[in-house]
Amino acid sequence: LSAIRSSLDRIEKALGVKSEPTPFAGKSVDPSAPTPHGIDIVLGAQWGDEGKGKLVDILSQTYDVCARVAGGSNAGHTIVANGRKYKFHLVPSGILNEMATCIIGNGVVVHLPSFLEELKSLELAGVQWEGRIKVSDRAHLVFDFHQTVDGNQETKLGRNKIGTTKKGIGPAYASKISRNGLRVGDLGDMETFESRFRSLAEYHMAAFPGLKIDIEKELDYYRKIAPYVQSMTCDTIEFTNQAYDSGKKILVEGANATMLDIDFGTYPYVTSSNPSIGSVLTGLGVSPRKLNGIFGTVKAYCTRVGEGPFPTELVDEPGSTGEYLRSNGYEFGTTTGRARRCGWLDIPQMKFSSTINGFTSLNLTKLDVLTGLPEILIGTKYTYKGENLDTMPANLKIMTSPDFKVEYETMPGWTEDISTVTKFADLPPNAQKYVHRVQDLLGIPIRWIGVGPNRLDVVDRG
Ligand code: 2SA
Ligand code: GDP
Ligand code: MG
Repeated sequence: LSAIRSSLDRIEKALGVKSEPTPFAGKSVDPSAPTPHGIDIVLGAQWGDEGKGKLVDILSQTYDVCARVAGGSNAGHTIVANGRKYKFHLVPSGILNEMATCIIGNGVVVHLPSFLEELKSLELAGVQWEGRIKVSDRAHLVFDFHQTVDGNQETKLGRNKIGTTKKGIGPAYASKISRNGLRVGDLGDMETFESRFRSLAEYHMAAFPGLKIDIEKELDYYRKIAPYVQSMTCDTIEFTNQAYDSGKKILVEGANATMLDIDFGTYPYVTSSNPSIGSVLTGLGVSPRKLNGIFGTVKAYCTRVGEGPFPTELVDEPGSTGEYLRSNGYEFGTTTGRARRCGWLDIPQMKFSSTINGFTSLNLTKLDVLTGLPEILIGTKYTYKGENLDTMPANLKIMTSPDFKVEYETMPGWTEDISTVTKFADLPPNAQKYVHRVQDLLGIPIRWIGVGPNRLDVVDRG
């Protein structure tokens, strides 16, 4: 090699040129080359239930892979298509595209009894899913006792409760972070599974006096389902990256939303995962270089289910605007059936959310729900003690203080039915004005506009 190098040096000297070392010589992929295609992501920009599932369903018709990367069966995604309503909790909404493979990524926490129930109900609905679902061997398990602990903790908190879905999400992520959790892949080695399950169950019974776990019954159940679950389990990191490298189109379905993020949300009134952009990397195992479109989903107003601050919340007495939004938008939890709190669109909150996620375009949903309101308000500014606030305060005491105020802009409403509109130009002028104003305030293009719950009820400006 040194002989070749020295003759090369001589030739270069004679020619008066100097070649630069090739940094990626010998590698089949040049990492500095532009990515030929990228992973697209649908994220919740507010407090959840913005209609992420519907957009994922629409988009996934043209994707090869659809992945969930965070959360668990707390999520609820409703799709109205083929004349029926589907509700997804753990299964990615892309399952309705018969060509797509669906991934439950390593960042998801999986309650297997709920997952298997969901698969059964899909079967009853005539959805052919076999061979199209891959569960990460690294995804952590949610056990029934995690759900019991979740419920007990809420009861203990009383007036200060978080308002969780009681699906065991917080306790399961706590086990993961405490490094004593069990993962889906552990079902491949039942001996180790059993001993680790016993330790985990005993740990919980000691930590939560009064909690009873029938260890033998649980182990029987897991022994029984292990081979079946194993048949769907794989290294989804390898699968996803290989799919990407072979040119497959990948779509990520965000669950929950940025303001429920354990780091960025209104802590402690949040979920226990990172439903914002970071979870795509940590919950799927892909490089940020592979990401492309980041589609923020935002309701044309705002809702929140569970406790915690909600700056633009409307009172929801009978006859109020809050009540109007709830009944018109059918704002009830997809998982728990709880009534959602309703309020106006909140621009400072949305700016915070887009700073974190870097939305490339927006999906503005449920514009039809605003039809009939004489006036529509948009929260444009936060002030505290008369001073402008530049961002969402981390301190909840500020946000709930009487000195914290939201300033609003008022837009004129419209009365025309927009549920059959498919072109932007056919929306009533005041509806167009509203969309333009939101777009201007946020500085992000609004690509999709939802005008009804059905798969077809969308204006695509792309
Ligand atoms: P958890 O159960 O520990 O994740 O609850 C913590 C907080 O996160 C909120 N959260 C949600 N917010 C909106 N939608 C969710 N999914 C369901 C839906 C909710 C339902 O699609 O409607 O059916 O009630 C969801 N999941 C969790 C939760 O309300 C707490 O504030
Ligand atoms: P996700 O968690 O973000 O997927 O949202 P959910 O499914 O929990 O809640 C959104 C609800 O709004 C569902 O019942 C959808 O069917 C419905 N929906 C979605 N987009 C629209 C829309 O543009 N108009 C109306 N009226 N309903 C919509
Ligand atoms: Mg939902």
